[in-house]
Amino acid sequence: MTNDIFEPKSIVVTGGCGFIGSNFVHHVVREHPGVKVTVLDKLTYAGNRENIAGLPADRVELVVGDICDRDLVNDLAASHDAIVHYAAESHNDNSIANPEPFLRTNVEGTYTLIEACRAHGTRYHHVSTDEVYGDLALDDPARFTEETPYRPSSPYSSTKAASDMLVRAWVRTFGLKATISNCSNNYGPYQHVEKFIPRQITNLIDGVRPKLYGDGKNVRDWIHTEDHSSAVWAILTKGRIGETYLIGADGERDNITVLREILKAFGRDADDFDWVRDRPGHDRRYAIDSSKLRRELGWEPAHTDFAAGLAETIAWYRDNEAWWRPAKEATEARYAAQGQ
Ligand code: NAD
Ligand code: TDX
Repeated sequence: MTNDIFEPKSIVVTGGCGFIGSNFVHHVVREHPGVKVTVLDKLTYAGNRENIAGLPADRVELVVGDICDRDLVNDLAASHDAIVHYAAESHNDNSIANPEPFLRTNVEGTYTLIEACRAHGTRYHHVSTDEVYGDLALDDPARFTEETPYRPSSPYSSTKAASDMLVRAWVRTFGLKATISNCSNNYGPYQHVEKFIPRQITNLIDGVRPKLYGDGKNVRDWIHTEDHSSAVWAILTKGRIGETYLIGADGERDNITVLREILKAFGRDADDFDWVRDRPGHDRRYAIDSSKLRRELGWEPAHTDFAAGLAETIAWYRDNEAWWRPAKEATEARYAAQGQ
C-alpha cells in the first residue's frame, strides 16, 4: 500500500515560527535526530522567533523571508530534500476584514513553492485544513472524508482550497512529488491570542469576560498540535505521492462546552461570558474521519484526553505571559472595532 519510506536529511519548514509549524520543528528535532531543518518565515504578526528559540544551531536555521520570493524559494528547494509548507494567513476573522494578504500568501505563496519543487524534483508536503470542505449540519451523521467535495465558505478557507487545487493539478500535470493533509482545529501552547481558546484564556487572566459568537453551538473537532505534527511526519515519510490524508482525533465539541471548561478552570460561573456579534458566514460544524491515515500509515493520536490537554494549555498561558502579552492589546482592539 505505502511507498518505500522517504528519509529526508534536510527539510524546509515554511511558517516554522507560527503556532503549528514551530511545534513541527520541535517534533522533528526531538524525534528525528538525523534531520536538519531550515525554517522559512516572514515573521508576520503571527510569527515569533521565540517559538523556536533554544533549539540547537546545528539542527535548525531560521531564514527570515517571504514564500513569494521566487529566488529565495528556488535556492531552498534546490538545497533541501523536502519542503513542508505551513506558512499561511490563518485566521478567518482577519480574512473577512481584509482578504488581500490571504490571496497573496496562501495562493501565490503556494504557487511559488510548488514551482520551485517541480524545477528541482523536491518532495513537497502541503499542510491544509478541514475548512476546505465547508461545514456540516449539527445533526448530520456524516464526517468529512478525502472524497468530500470542496465547498469553502470564507476568504481564508477559499484561499486554502485554491492552494490545495494547485497542488493536485501540479501532481497530475507535472508529476510533482506531493502529498496533502487537511487537519481539524488545533489547540496547545504557542497559539496566537486571536484564536478562540487562547483568546478566552488570556481574557480570563486579564479579568475580562470571554466572548462567544452566535449561539455558541458551532462545533469544532479539536486535536492537540503534537498529534498534528506526528501525523504530518508520517505522511511526509510514508504517504503515497499524490494522495490526500485527513488528520483528526475524534474531538468534536461545541464552542460553549469548551468555553465552560475554561471558565470552570478559572473558578468562574458557567454564564460569566459575553455573547458577541456572530462571524459572517460562520461554519456550523467540522468533523474529520481520519480512518485512511490510521489504516494506511498506522498513525494514532497520543493526546486524546481533551480536558487534560486544555488544562496544560491554560497552565502554559498562565506561565508564559511574556510570550502573549505583546499581542493582546492590538488583537482586542481589532475585535472591538468589529463588534466582537
Ligand atoms: P499561524 O498564523 O500561527 O502561523 C503562520 C506562520 O506563517 C507565521 O509564523 C507567519 O509569520 C508565517 N507566514 C505568513 N505569511 C508568510 C509568508 N508570506 N512567507 C513566509 N512566512 C509567512 O498559523 P497556524 O495556526 O500555525 O497554521 C499553520 C498552517 O496550518 C496553516 O497553513 C493553516 O492553514 C494550517 N492549519 C491550521 C489549523 C489550526 O487549527 N490553526 C488547522 C488546520 C490547518
Ligand atoms: O472570540 C471568539 N469567539 C468565538 O466564539 C473567537 C476568536 C472564535 N469563536 C468561535 C468561532 C469558531 O466557531 O470559536 C470557533 C473557533 O474559532 P477560531 O479559533 O477562529 O478557529 P476556526 O475559525 O475554527 O479556524 C481554525 O481551525 C481551522 C484555524 O484558525 C484555521 O487556521 C484552521 O484552518
